[in-house]
Amino acid sequence: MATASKTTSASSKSTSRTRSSAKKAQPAIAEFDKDEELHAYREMLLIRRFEEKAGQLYGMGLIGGFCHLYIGQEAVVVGMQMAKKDGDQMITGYRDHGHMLAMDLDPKGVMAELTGRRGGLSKGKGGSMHMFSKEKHFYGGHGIVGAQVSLGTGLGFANKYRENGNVAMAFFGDGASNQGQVYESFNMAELWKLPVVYVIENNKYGMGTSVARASATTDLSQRGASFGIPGKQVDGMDVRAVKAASAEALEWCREGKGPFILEMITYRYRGHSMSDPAKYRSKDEVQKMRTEHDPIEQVRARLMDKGWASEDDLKAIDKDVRARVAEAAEFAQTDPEPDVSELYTDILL
Ligand SMILES: Cc1ncc(C[n+]2csc(CCOP(=O)(O)OP(=O)(O)O)c2C)c(N)n1
Ligand SMILES: [Mg+2]
Repeated sequence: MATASKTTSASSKSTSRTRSSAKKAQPAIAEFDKDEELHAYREMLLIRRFEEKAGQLYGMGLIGGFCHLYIGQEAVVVGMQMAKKDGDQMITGYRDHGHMLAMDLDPKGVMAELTGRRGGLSKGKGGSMHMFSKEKHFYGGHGIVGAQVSLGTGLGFANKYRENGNVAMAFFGDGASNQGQVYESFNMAELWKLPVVYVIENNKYGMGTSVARASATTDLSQRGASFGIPGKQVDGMDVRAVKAASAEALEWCREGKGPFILEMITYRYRGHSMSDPAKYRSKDEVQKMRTEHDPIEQVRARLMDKGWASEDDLKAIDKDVRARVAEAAEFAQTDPEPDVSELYTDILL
């Protein structure tokens, strides 16, 4: 007990220093080189095109249950993917297709899971919100808001226990950030110095409620302050800013200093789920984000400005990406449904 409180107070001194300097210092954006820009462009475009196709298949009645699209938020997972090391884990909520693609999961397996087919990542039995791949270090896919925060803390505990040098990245939303289990997790993670980056994807809404209407304090990066966890607000629409902040947070965790909070300021263009008429915000608000802050358009403009890619080069990338997505969609419609006997497998009794 005495040791624990000593460690905690020592850490809170050092972390509060880091926290204030992290908040004040707005470092110049770390520029990307040509390869990084092209990589970010391709990866974000894959997520965008995949999600557009998923939306179409949903509209055609081919996807049952819920389907939450990630369009607009692509820079968050791609920037983090560019900073992480092999072995680092990701865990998230139900808005999870982009995270899976960023973790290098086959688009065919993701799309076939959405349509409930045999070749889906959960054998067609999990659907949009429940997919996993231990091999690729992706731990779901969770429909219970906030559940992934405590589970992600457990991943961090396992990393520390096994001394494997890996970091768990637990993603959750602005809405989830008001949940009790989030703070129980923060406390334990800081007390035991667990390697967890908590990534709050603040897309401004939890279903139809804006963050300002639901949260007593809206600087979510400071939600770990009472535990001594450093936090940083990041422009989540700029993949370069995301990568730089992620690298810093991951390094902090890898050095054994405990958890780190990144609040990604982002925006979802589509409704909460496919069944959301989105009457709680104006079309102008969405349009302004799309035209002024779109994460993919930002990279595209830089590539063109710097002469690193021509219109034709970018069209060729888009064609390639569309072909991969079309192949996934074709597979998701032709692969057979699971055998009836699968009803009795993968069940906890
Ligand atoms: C424990 C629990 N409470 C409520 C819900 C219903 N619900 C699903 S999503 C959601 C909003 C969460 O918003 P946020 O955390 O901001 O994530 P976003 O959907 O914006 O990505 C709610 C309340 C749920 N699935 N689980
Ligand atoms: Mg939200």
